Amino acid sequence: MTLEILKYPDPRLLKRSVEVKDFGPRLHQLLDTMAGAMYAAKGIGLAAPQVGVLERFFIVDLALQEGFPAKKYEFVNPRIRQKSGSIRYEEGCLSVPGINESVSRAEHILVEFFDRFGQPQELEFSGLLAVAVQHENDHLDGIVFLDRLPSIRKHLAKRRYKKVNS
Ligand code: QAP
Ligand code: CO
Repeated sequence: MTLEILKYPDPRLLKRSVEVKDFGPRLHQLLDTMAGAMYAAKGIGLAAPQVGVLERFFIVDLALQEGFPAKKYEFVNPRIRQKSGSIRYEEGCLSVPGINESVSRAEHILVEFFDRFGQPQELEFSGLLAVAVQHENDHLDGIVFLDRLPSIRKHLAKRRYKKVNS
């Protein structure tokens, strides 16, 4: 199974994804193959809709960021239960290549989710991990980071994206 990473504005990136119902081998294989695709593309997060699977799961691993340990997190049917504080981070996206923009998000979050075996989990994240989880969770709702920018910057960034990718 080889996965292609969809590029904005592919319509599949703009849809709301559905909940995972089956925590079987198909999910496990998708999670493993997505990790391979993410590391190959030098990414730190990848959501299922970015590979054309419109279901609510994603992976995050900050290994490629200087100063962060390699640790792969898998989130299935996540829900961000609490948000606090504010942090700005220069974000990019494997589906929006060549564009980096500073986005404001919550600095601390509490996330409920299921692991790949369907067991419920709850974790708190701060800083870059919190940013990554919010960025990937947005993909499950058809939202890309450009949509989180104030409207003038959003329009400028989208125009520049079309230019650099044409
Ligand atoms: C999402 O982003 C994210 O433009 C993951 O040429 C972003 O992996 C989480 C990438 C910021 C937290 C903070 C982007 C690679 C990778 C590019 C990515 C590119 C090559 C982006
Ligand atoms: Co992204």
